[in-house]
Amino acid sequence: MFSQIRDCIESYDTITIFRHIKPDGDAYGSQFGLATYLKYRYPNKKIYCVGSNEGRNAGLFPEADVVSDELIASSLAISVDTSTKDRVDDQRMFLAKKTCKFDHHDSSEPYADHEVVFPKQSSCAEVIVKFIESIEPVENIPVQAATYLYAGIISDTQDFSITTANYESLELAGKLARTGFSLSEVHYLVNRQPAKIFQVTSAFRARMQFTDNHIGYGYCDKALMDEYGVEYTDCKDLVNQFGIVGDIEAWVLFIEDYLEHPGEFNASLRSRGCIVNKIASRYGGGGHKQAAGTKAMPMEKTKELLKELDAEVTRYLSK
Ligand SMILES: [Mn+2]
Repeated sequence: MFSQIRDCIESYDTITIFRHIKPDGDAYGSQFGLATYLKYRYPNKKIYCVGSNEGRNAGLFPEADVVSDELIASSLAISVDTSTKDRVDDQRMFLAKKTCKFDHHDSSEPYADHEVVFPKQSSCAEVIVKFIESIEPVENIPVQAATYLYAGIISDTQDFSITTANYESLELAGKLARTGFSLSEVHYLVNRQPAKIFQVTSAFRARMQFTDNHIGYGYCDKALMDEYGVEYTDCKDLVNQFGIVGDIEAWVLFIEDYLEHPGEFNASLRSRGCIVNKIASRYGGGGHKQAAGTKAMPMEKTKELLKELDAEVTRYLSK
């Protein structure tokens, strides 16, 4: 399963590693974790990390390398955490004669010559750790490589707190932690927020509504974002603020899509058990059973969606 990618890596002197657009901690952590490991294992190879967009947690990781088209064309190109071809940050990946992919998304579509996709893994960083394990004990790798990979795991699992996290996330993370980095330091670096994000979060929490029927919802409109000087991407994870509220079964963040559809809202739906992606699909969206989204709904539609969610939660709880 890993042997084809390993053979490719051994046969190329130059390797370029790509992440997805709007990178998150797992995209960065997988990319720099793999790169740092390969530099250690193959000190004579040239390893480059490619990517233009700066996303969340950018400050935790080094700057991307600047590489020429010719260099990419002569390299083995590997993507990490990137489910579809169009999401690869820097389409020059496909100048390379040989391409490989590590991923963990259910929705992963084939686009590389050799792929390892483990949809049960909660982060791509875990897939990389398993790849390393196929070569040598993870405890032996450089602490910097382990730190990046650990950051990837805790980013995608929200500190092992969401349903995708399982015993294997912890086991693999445990092996990484044996290299000796400070757990508290990495958790701080991954989760720290600028003060303005902390403040807009507090303001959003004050706006959150809870129904008698175990639903939480809240609107994050342009006015709120402007008040705190933050942008859409700073606020899209506000949906997670509901995750620790007791006595709700489902919750929705409505966030104004001011860049493309001013005055309309994108919705992020989450649940503890009831199925929300069917509702999302009725509004032109989709996603996973317990985590789904829709695009650009006028205010009246958001109310309709809440009514449908109410009915779904009632049905679910009466089972
Ligand atoms: Mn991921």
